[in-house]
Amino acid sequence: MRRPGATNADVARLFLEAAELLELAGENPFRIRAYQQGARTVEELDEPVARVAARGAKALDALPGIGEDLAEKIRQVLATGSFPLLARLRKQTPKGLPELLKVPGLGPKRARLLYDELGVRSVAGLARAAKAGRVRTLPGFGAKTEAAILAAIGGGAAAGEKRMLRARAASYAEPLVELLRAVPGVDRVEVAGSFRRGRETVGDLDILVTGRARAAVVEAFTSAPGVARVLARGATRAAVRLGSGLQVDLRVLAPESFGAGLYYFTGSKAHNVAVRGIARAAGLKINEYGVFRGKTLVAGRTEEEVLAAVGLPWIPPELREDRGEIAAAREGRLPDLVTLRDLRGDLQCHTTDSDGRDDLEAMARAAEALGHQYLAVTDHSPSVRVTGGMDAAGFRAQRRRIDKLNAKLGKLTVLAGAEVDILADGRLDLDDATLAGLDVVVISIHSRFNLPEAEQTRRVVRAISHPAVDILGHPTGRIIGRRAGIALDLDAVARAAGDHGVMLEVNAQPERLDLDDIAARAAVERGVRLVIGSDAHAAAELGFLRWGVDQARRGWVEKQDVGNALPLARLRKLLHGSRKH
Ligand code: DGT
Ligand code: CA
Ligand code: CA
Ligand code: ZN
Repeated sequence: MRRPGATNADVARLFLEAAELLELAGENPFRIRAYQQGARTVEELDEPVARVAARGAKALDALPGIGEDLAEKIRQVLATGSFPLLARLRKQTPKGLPELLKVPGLGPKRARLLYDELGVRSVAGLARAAKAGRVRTLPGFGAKTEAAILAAIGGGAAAGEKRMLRARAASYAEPLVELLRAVPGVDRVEVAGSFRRGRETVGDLDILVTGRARAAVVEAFTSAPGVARVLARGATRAAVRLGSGLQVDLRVLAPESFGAGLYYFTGSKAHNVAVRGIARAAGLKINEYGVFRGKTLVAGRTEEEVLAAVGLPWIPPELREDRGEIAAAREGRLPDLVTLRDLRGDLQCHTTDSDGRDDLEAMARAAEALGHQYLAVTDHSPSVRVTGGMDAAGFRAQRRRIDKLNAKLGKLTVLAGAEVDILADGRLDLDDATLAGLDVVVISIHSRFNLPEAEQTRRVVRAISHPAVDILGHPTGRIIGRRAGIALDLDAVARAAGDHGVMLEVNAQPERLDLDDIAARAAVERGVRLVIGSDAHAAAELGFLRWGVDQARRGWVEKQDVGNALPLARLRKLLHGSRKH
């Protein structure tokens, strides 16, 4: 029987599961990567994959990163809801092992080690092993890792609950918002909560609506495409679980308290508590319905009005974490946060010359369409072999192609760059002459993630001190929910970066967002310049910059702190070619 309704998200989820199980089985990295890329391609499609399949035998194969093999798997999912390989993998994977992957920071390799060496069969078992101090006895696990595992389990992972990447949640939030805005009689629809604050992951979505048509709103929401279960339903509120597992809460508010509701449900809780204290001291009460003096409503229609009533200017949601924003607001020194529109170009991306999916010209055209003034192409150096890194001759040949392309392009300038691997001892993976010939040199770590902090820091600082280096890419190497960052003294790294005129990246890939908000803020406070790089591996990913901008905003980052907010002529003065040492 044909099962209708396998969505793009379903296909992506099954492919990701297959990739995880293949990784647990110690399979070939190329094969694993193929499923990860396939998942991403399907998730990023702007039409249902079922519709592509319906166009005929070859239509699926024509998608980027989808070969004959994955095309067949997609057809099987559309027809049966799964595919035989996945069923086989699930069967052959030892019970309890996939559960360990739910622990943030535990990747397949480490999960396997815990399973094989310590006999850990469940999250509860892992907690016992960690508490008994057995985890630290494994190679690559220190006391610090053990503590991190315990903290992660305590943080809700034991319940099997995983937070969703904000970028992924956006792909569910945005269509829902559109659908609700289209309901006749609806005035405003906003996503509040951690999503609005720009957190890298969200526990659930909180959608607020105002307008006349309450019943119609609740009805449209609970019957929206993608809703798997209605968890609660009332006259002015509802909650659903989507097929992707994401929970969405809806509240319909009266217009006179929309601002108060938006403010309250945006949070964070810690911020709200602090502001409530300020209100109380002024003899006011603040809640989701408004600001009250006694029983009299004194403000509620807009956030500005609500904050003004307690003597504060409007505070950008990204800052509302009770990290000093209230004092800054009161003293009139809130930062003027960087925006996506401030960015003039992008300083990290990959092409088919290494592990990108689109070629040089396609990447350039896409960057041009975004209105960028420049795009640095930064393919991998040779030692990152899994990704098909390029050698020195390859970079020279690419430079000639870039020069030719620049002669044809209109407003955009392509900068010849590289993402050069930092070797185990802190040397770089390309020779000095090749590095000197590049416009932009990004350096980053792709191996030996487990060195002790002192050694890792020495390695990174040594790499930063090479005179050809411009940018330290994804400085901690963390992958959200999968791999903790390397042990690194970020203070020492920021100091070295400042000394050598090296910029630190806020990598905008949704699962990296590295530096994170707190580290970005610390770096900027030290006077270090940041860049926000998409690290795009396909033309569509150039748009990832927005996630990097949101992370930077959470780190109090202003336009003047960001290298790629500069026009090209001024940026060039910061790059190694014209920098003095
Ligand atoms: P999440 O969903 O875990 O990513 O984080 P949030 O911040 O979206 O939290 P959520 O969905 O539980 O609640 C949304 C907002 O509602 C939260 O940021 C602040 C507000 N809120 C929820 N419960 C309370 C509470 O008990 N007290 C106060 N003051 N605010 C609350
Ligand atoms: Ca939430
Ligand atoms: Ca919620
Ligand atoms: Zn990289």
